[in-house]
Parts: sequence; structure tokens; C-alpha cells
Amino acid sequence: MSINWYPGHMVRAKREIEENLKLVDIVAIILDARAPFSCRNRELENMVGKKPVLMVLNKSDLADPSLTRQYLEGIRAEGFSALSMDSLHRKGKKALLQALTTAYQPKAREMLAKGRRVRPARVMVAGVPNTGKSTFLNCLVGRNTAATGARPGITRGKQWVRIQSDLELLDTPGVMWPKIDNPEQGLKLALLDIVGQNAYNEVEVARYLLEVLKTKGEPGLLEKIGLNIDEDSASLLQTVALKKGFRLPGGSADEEKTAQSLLQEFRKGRLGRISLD
Ligand SMILES: Nc1nc2c(ncn2[C@@H]2O[C@H](COP(=O)(O)OP(=O)(O)OP(=O)(O)O)[C@@H](O)[C@H]2O)c(=O)[nH]1
Ligand SMILES: [Mg+2]
Repeated sequence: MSINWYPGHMVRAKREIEENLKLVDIVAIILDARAPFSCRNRELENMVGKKPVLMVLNKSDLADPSLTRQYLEGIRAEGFSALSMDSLHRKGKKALLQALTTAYQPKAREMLAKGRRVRPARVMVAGVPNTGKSTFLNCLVGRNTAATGARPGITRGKQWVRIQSDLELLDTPGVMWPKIDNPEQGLKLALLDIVGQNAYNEVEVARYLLEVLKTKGEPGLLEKIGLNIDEDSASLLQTVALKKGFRLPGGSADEEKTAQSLLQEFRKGRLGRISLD
């Protein structure tokens, strides 16, 4: 699925990020641990340029742990610092704060060498929508200061928050790039609720999910919910509809309602820990 989703507020947000990059020492790029490569925004990475970057694979509680380890290795092999984190349940916070301190050290030393006072590290939190940037910030600060929500596009303006005496974070709105050309990447981003719902067809994404469930996640998951792995995803969706009792007035399967329900189950982690990349 090729997706065009580039609402006006994102164009503004991108400009604002570009301006604020001048003020920050480190950029924490928040990725969804279930598909960190698919959520990489190359436009954003290019804007960041040579500033120290910490890649955070967030929502690790929803991802396949062994794949998370592999993804981390892959990203570190590119020369980035990378950590996984579960911001919702506040897991991984200590290592994360440590990594930010380490990333700031060269700059802090530089200030000391010039005889200056070391000011608090300024960290921009950025990434595509809905990866948990604001939740990550709330996790680090230890209280709910930034608004969060289970749909893309919650944060609209930037927000600075003092985390501790030596650390300040800037929350930014999620930003996409103008067009997702790779069809499978589009399906993954839709499944992860990173692009707006009006940009894709939920039935198509739910069929993709059923295809994914044939090979990923807990072995035998489809059989366990009474589905036949040999069926194609279109007919699987019909079967799920009938099992759930989602029918249209004429009696045929309500594919849309079924698709919505399946997508919700996946997004809430009810189908288990499944990674897509
Ligand atoms: N399970 C789980 N859910 C998370 C985690 N972090 C964030 N979430 C959920 O993901 C959704 C999006 O979180 P936000 O913090 O609003 O995401 P955001 O990146 O700030 O989104 P935008 O501001 O729209 O770009 C919310 O429903 C959060 O509760 C996590 O580590 N694990
Ligand atoms: Mg936000």
C-alpha cells in the first residue's frame, strides 16, 4: 500500500524541529520496537545531521524480545547508540538516563575545558507519530506532563520539560515524510497506527495482519483461535467475521467491523508479542 499522509501540522512541525535542532545537544529518536526500521524517518535523520543520536526502541513490551535484540544489534552496527524501552510500564528508564549522560559527556568536557559552567543537557525527543514520544517523556520525568493518546497526531506543539537538574527534554509532534513508497512498509505503519486512519483501507491492513500471523508471533496462534493457516487472508477475514458474529444486515460478513476489531487486538498486544521487520 503506497501511502500519502502529510497533514499540514506536520509541515509546520518539521520546520519547528529544524529550528530547535540548533538548541539541542542530543536527539532521542523514538521508534516502535515492533518495526524500528520501518519507522525510521530519513528526512528527520538527515536534518539531525551529526548531532549525537540515541535510538530508542519503545513499546518493547509489545515486541518479540529476541527480534528486539537483533534489531538493536543492527542499529548499533550502523554506529548509533540504541536501547529498548517500555515507557508505559516505566521499564528501561535507568539505562536510558545513563545513555543520555554518556552521550552528553564529550560536549560537557568541551565546556569545562573552555572554563564554562556545564549547563543541563538538552535532548530533543522526535520520531514518527504514535511511537510513544510523549509517554517516554512522562516516564523519564515521573509524572504525566505531556498529553498522550492511542492515535497518531496527539502532540501538536513543542514542549520543554526539565527531567532532573542536569537534563531537559523537548517533546515534538510526530513527523512523517510526504510519501511512503514501499507498499509493505505502508502496511506496517498502518498496522502500528502510525499513519492516520483516513490514509489506508482497514480491510487491506487486517488481511495483511492475518498474513503476518501465519509466520510471526506465537507458533500455532491462528490454529489456536480456530483458523486454518492454509486459507488465504481474504477468506480468513470472512471466517473471523462469522466467528465474531460480525454480520451485515443481509447476513454476509461485516469485513470492516472485523478488520477494526482485529487491528485493535493487535495494537493492544492481545495477539501476543509480534514484531514485523
Ligand atoms: N504498550 C505500550 N504502549 C505505549 C508505550 N509507550 C507509549 N504507549 C502508548 O502508545 C500510544 C501513543 O503514545 P504517545 O506518547 O501519545 O505517542 P507520541 O509518539 O507522543 O504520539 P504523537 O504525539 O501523536 O506523535 C499511547 O496509547 C500510549 O499509551 C510502551 O512502551 N508500551
Ligand atoms: Mg506526543
